[in-house]
Amino acid sequence: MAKTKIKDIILNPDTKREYFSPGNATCQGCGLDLALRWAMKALGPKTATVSPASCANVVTGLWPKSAPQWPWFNMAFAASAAAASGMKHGLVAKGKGDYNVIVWAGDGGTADIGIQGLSGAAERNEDIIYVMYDNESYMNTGIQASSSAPRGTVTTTTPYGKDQKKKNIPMIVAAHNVPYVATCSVSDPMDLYDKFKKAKDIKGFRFIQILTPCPPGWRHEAQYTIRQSALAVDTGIFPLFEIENGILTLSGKSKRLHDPTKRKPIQEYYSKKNQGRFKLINDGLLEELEKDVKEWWSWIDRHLVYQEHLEL
Ligand SMILES: Cc1ncc(C[n+]2csc(CCOP(=O)(O)OP(=O)(O)O)c2C)c(N)n1
Ligand code: SF4
Repeated sequence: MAKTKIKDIILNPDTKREYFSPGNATCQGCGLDLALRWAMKALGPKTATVSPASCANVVTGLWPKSAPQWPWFNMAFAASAAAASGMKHGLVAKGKGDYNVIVWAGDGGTADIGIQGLSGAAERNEDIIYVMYDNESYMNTGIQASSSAPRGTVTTTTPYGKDQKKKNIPMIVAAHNVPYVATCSVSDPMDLYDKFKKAKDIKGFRFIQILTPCPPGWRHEAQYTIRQSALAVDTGIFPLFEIENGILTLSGKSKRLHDPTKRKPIQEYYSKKNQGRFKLINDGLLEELEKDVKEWWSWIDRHLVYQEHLEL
């Protein structure tokens, strides 16, 4: 369970305050909107954001109605991790090293075009927080599949369903042995808040992936955004965890989902009734998707077993 309670947020003027203005240009039920709102409550005003081409880039930058109440730099698609690294060094040189510098990038900007910059910054252990908000496709340009889209997803570039499995970015970043890697879901905002709060106080490269449903891209009604992200967690499809200096701990509801019998069936999530983007999912694909979930959890298991071994 998250340590922070909603009443702690409401009773504290610093966190009650909204940094990301409501009434911005995101669609109804946009997950990235919620994620940014809660992340900023944890990070506070001494934050500067670098954001590559994406929905975030557009919804925050429509002058004169831009929503962020803190510095926000729109960046070329591939360059955000490099730009944020330079920005942090510049702030340190100016005596403003206490600013959090964050990258706020979509899955296309992270898993595909930005991955070299991400890997370079992680290797150098740059003192930045890299956030991948994951709506599992290129939404801003009209729903094209990214490498983070799950198998079977129907998009404009995969009209018969995507063949490949979802690329596992937290696993890739963790292989760089950075101080902090975490996953969050907008269905558990207090867990998200606590993870950003923790990340803020860690030095070095921090990476946070947030599952952020997108109603037009996922083809569900706007009021089901939270239900979608909760279901992704409850089925074990999107495990919540933290890796701090190599030590993995499961968080939120995922703690009890280590036992597969406690998980909801993945069919509840991958169904055309639930999300129109899964309209072509069939039994064969479900088997493959089940294997993908198993693979994810066996990676988590190997981490946990390795830790036990270290503790002996
Ligand atoms: C080099 C380059 N190629 C393509 C584009 C067009 N473009 C702008 S936003 C975008 C989609 C970004 O997708 P993602 O990173 O997943 O974020 P989302 O739109 O889903 O929020 C694309 C392809 C661009 N701006 N720059
Ligand atoms: S298209 Fe999707 S990600 Fe983009 S603003 Fe709309 S809901 Fe959000």
